[in-house]
Amino acid sequence: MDLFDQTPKKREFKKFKLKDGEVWYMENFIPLDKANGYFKTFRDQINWRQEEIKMYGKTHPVPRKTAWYGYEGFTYTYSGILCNPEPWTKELLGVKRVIESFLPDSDFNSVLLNLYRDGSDKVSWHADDEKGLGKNPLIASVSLGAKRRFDLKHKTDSEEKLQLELVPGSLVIMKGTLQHNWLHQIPVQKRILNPRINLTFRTIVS
Ligand SMILES: O=C(O)CCC(=O)C(=O)O
Repeated sequence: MDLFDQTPKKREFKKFKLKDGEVWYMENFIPLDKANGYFKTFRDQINWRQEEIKMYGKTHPVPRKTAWYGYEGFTYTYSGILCNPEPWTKELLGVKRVIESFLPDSDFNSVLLNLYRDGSDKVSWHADDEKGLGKNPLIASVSLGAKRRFDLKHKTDSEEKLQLELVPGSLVIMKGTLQHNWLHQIPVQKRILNPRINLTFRTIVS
Protein backbone atom coordinates (compact mmCIF):
# COMPACT_ATOMS: atom_id res chain seq x y z
CA MET A 1 0.00 0.00 0.00
CA ASP A 2 1.22 3.48 -0.85
CA LEU A 3 0.65 5.75 2.14
CA PHE A 4 1.37 8.90 0.15
CA ASP A 5 -0.26 8.12 -3.19
CA GLN A 6 -2.24 11.40 -3.27
CA THR A 7 0.76 13.12 -4.80
CA PRO A 8 -0.10 14.43 -8.29
CA LYS A 9 3.54 14.45 -9.40
CA LYS A 10 5.37 11.33 -10.52
CA ARG A 11 7.94 10.35 -7.95
CA GLU A 12 11.26 9.45 -9.51
CA PHE A 13 14.80 9.17 -8.28
CA LYS A 14 17.52 11.41 -9.63
CA LYS A 15 20.42 8.94 -9.79
CA PHE A 16 23.97 10.16 -9.17
CA LYS A 17 26.38 7.50 -10.41
CA LEU A 18 29.47 8.67 -8.60
CA LYS A 19 33.01 7.41 -8.77
CA ASP A 20 32.99 4.37 -6.41
CA GLY A 21 29.42 4.69 -5.17
CA GLU A 22 25.83 5.67 -5.83
CA VAL A 23 23.43 8.27 -4.41
CA TRP A 24 19.78 8.54 -5.42
CA TYR A 25 17.57 11.50 -4.53
CA MET A 26 13.78 11.81 -4.68
CA GLU A 27 12.61 15.31 -3.83
CA ASN A 28 8.89 14.61 -3.44
CA PHE A 29 8.88 11.23 -1.68
CA ILE A 30 6.31 12.54 0.86
CA PRO A 31 4.04 15.49 -0.12
CA LEU A 32 4.78 18.56 2.01
CA ASP A 33 1.55 18.57 4.07
CA LYS A 34 2.07 14.92 5.04
CA ALA A 35 5.77 15.50 5.69
CA ASN A 36 4.83 18.29 8.10
CA GLY A 37 2.42 15.91 9.87
CA TYR A 38 5.14 13.26 10.20
CA PHE A 39 7.55 15.89 11.53
CA LYS A 40 5.16 16.74 14.39
CA THR A 41 4.37 13.08 15.08
CA PHE A 42 8.04 12.07 15.33
CA ARG A 43 9.02 15.20 17.27
CA ASP A 44 6.44 14.33 19.94
CA GLN A 45 6.38 10.52 19.76
CA ILE A 46 10.05 9.55 19.60
CA ASN A 47 12.06 8.97 22.75
CA TRP A 48 14.83 11.42 21.84
CA ARG A 49 18.12 10.90 23.68
CA GLN A 50 21.04 13.17 24.34
CA GLU A 51 24.01 10.83 23.86
CA GLU A 52 27.58 11.62 24.77
CA ILE A 53 30.82 10.73 23.00
CA LYS A 54 34.30 10.45 24.44
CA MET A 55 37.14 12.14 22.54
CA TYR A 56 40.69 12.42 23.80
CA GLY A 57 39.55 11.48 27.32
CA LYS A 58 36.82 14.17 27.41
CA THR A 59 33.06 13.66 27.22
CA HIS A 60 31.02 15.79 24.78
CA PRO A 61 27.28 15.85 24.06
CA VAL A 62 26.45 14.62 20.53
CA PRO A 63 25.49 17.82 18.59
CA ARG A 64 21.94 16.62 17.89
CA LYS A 65 19.41 14.33 19.55
CA THR A 66 19.15 10.73 18.40
CA ALA A 67 17.02 7.60 18.73
CA TRP A 68 17.23 3.98 17.54
CA TYR A 69 14.09 2.00 16.67
CA GLY A 70 13.71 -1.43 15.09
CA TYR A 71 13.03 -5.12 15.53
CA GLU A 72 14.13 -6.64 18.84
CA GLY A 73 17.76 -7.68 19.03
CA PHE A 74 19.09 -5.39 16.29
CA THR A 75 21.53 -3.34 18.32
CA TYR A 76 23.83 -0.79 16.68
CA THR A 77 27.10 0.74 17.81
CA TYR A 78 28.54 3.95 16.36
CA SER A 79 31.10 6.37 17.83
CA GLY A 80 31.22 4.13 20.91
CA ILE A 81 27.46 4.55 21.52
CA LEU A 82 25.58 1.27 21.94
CA CYS A 83 21.94 1.54 20.83
CA ASN A 84 19.25 -0.93 21.85
CA PRO A 85 16.18 -0.63 19.65
CA GLU A 86 12.88 0.79 20.83
CA PRO A 87 9.95 -1.04 19.17
CA TRP A 88 8.71 0.25 15.78
CA THR A 89 5.87 2.73 15.91
CA LYS A 90 3.01 2.43 13.43
CA GLU A 91 4.20 5.57 11.61
CA LEU A 92 7.84 4.45 11.34
CA LEU A 93 6.73 1.09 9.95
CA GLY A 94 4.47 2.88 7.45
CA VAL A 95 7.35 4.99 6.10
CA LYS A 96 9.64 1.93 6.01
CA ARG A 97 7.10 -0.01 3.92
CA VAL A 98 6.69 2.78 1.37
CA ILE A 99 10.48 3.06 0.95
CA GLU A 100 10.69 -0.72 0.50
CA SER A 101 8.04 -0.56 -2.21
CA PHE A 102 10.41 1.69 -4.22
CA LEU A 103 13.45 -0.53 -3.57
CA PRO A 104 12.62 -4.19 -4.24
CA ASP A 105 15.94 -5.45 -2.83
CA SER A 106 15.57 -3.65 0.51
CA ASP A 107 14.50 -5.10 3.86
CA PHE A 108 15.22 -2.62 6.64
CA ASN A 109 15.24 -3.89 10.23
CA SER A 110 16.05 -0.64 12.06
CA VAL A 111 16.14 3.15 11.82
CA LEU A 112 18.44 5.76 13.31
CA LEU A 113 16.66 9.06 13.90
CA ASN A 114 18.38 12.43 14.20
CA LEU A 115 16.81 15.62 15.56
CA TYR A 116 18.72 18.78 14.61
CA ARG A 117 17.27 21.43 16.93
CA ASP A 118 18.49 24.26 14.67
CA GLY A 119 21.35 25.04 12.28
CA SER A 120 23.95 24.73 15.05
CA ASP A 121 23.27 21.01 15.33
CA LYS A 122 25.19 18.87 12.84
CA VAL A 123 26.69 15.53 11.99
CA SER A 124 30.41 15.70 11.15
CA TRP A 125 32.15 13.98 8.24
CA HIS A 126 31.75 10.21 8.57
CA ALA A 127 30.85 7.05 6.67
CA ASP A 128 28.20 4.55 7.74
CA ASP A 129 30.71 1.74 7.55
CA GLU A 130 30.25 -0.03 10.88
CA LYS A 131 30.71 -3.79 10.69
CA GLY A 132 27.09 -4.44 11.70
CA LEU A 133 25.85 -2.80 8.47
CA GLY A 134 27.66 -5.39 6.33
CA LYS A 135 29.36 -4.87 2.97
CA ASN A 136 27.94 -2.15 0.67
CA PRO A 137 25.01 -1.14 2.91
CA LEU A 138 21.80 0.23 1.43
CA ILE A 139 20.71 3.21 3.53
CA ALA A 140 17.50 5.18 3.01
CA SER A 141 17.33 8.65 4.53
CA VAL A 142 14.13 10.69 4.89
CA SER A 143 14.15 14.44 5.67
CA LEU A 144 11.42 16.31 7.57
CA GLY A 145 11.29 19.91 8.81
CA ALA A 146 13.95 22.49 7.96
CA LYS A 147 15.87 22.25 4.68
CA ARG A 148 19.51 21.38 5.33
CA ARG A 149 22.58 20.93 3.17
CA PHE A 150 24.01 17.43 2.74
CA ASP A 151 27.65 17.23 1.65
CA LEU A 152 29.44 14.21 0.28
CA LYS A 153 33.13 13.93 -0.60
CA HIS A 154 35.31 11.13 -1.90
CA LYS A 155 37.83 9.87 0.66
CA THR A 156 40.88 10.14 -1.60
CA ASP A 157 39.91 12.11 -4.75
CA SER A 158 39.36 15.75 -3.73
CA GLU A 159 37.77 16.52 -7.13
CA GLU A 160 34.83 14.24 -6.37
CA LYS A 161 32.11 16.00 -4.34
CA LEU A 162 28.32 16.25 -4.23
CA GLN A 163 26.07 18.73 -2.42
CA LEU A 164 22.31 18.28 -2.05
CA GLU A 165 19.69 20.54 -0.45
CA LEU A 166 17.51 18.12 1.47
CA VAL A 167 13.97 19.47 1.35
CA PRO A 168 11.24 18.22 3.70
CA GLY A 169 9.65 15.03 2.38
CA SER A 170 12.74 14.04 0.38
CA LEU A 171 14.42 10.65 0.28
CA VAL A 172 18.13 9.93 -0.22
CA ILE A 173 19.41 6.44 -1.00
CA MET A 174 23.08 5.66 -0.41
CA LYS A 175 24.19 2.42 -2.00
CA GLY A 176 26.89 0.37 -3.65
CA THR A 177 30.42 1.00 -2.44
CA LEU A 178 29.62 4.57 -1.31
CA GLN A 179 30.24 4.02 2.41
CA HIS A 180 33.69 2.55 1.73
CA ASN A 181 34.85 5.39 -0.51
CA TRP A 182 32.95 8.52 0.49
CA LEU A 183 32.22 10.58 3.61
CA HIS A 184 29.09 12.62 4.29
CA GLN A 185 28.05 15.39 6.69
CA ILE A 186 25.27 17.78 7.66
CA PRO A 187 27.25 20.98 8.25
CA VAL A 188 26.45 23.77 10.69
CA GLN A 189 24.26 26.46 9.04
CA LYS A 190 23.84 29.10 11.75
CA ARG A 191 21.13 31.03 9.89
CA ILE A 192 18.74 28.04 10.12
CA LEU A 193 16.55 28.50 13.18
CA ASN A 194 14.08 25.66 12.69
CA PRO A 195 14.45 22.00 13.59
CA ARG A 196 14.90 19.09 11.20
CA ILE A 197 14.26 15.38 11.69
CA ASN A 198 16.10 12.73 9.69
CA LEU A 199 15.28 9.02 9.56
CA THR A 200 17.96 6.69 8.21
CA PHE A 201 16.62 3.18 7.63
CA ARG A 202 19.28 0.51 7.86
CA THR A 203 19.73 -3.26 7.74
CA ILE A 204 21.80 -4.68 10.56
CA VAL A 205 23.33 -7.97 9.43
CA SER A 206 25.17 -9.16 12.53
O1 LIG B 1 20.72 13.93 8.72
C1 LIG B 1 21.10 13.41 7.67
O2 LIG B 1 20.57 13.65 6.59
C2 LIG B 1 22.28 12.47 7.67
C3 LIG B 1 22.41 11.65 8.91
C4 LIG B 1 23.62 10.78 8.90
O3 LIG B 1 24.55 11.01 8.18
C5 LIG B 1 23.68 9.61 9.76
O4 LIG B 1 22.81 9.42 10.61
O5 LIG B 1 24.64 8.83 9.59
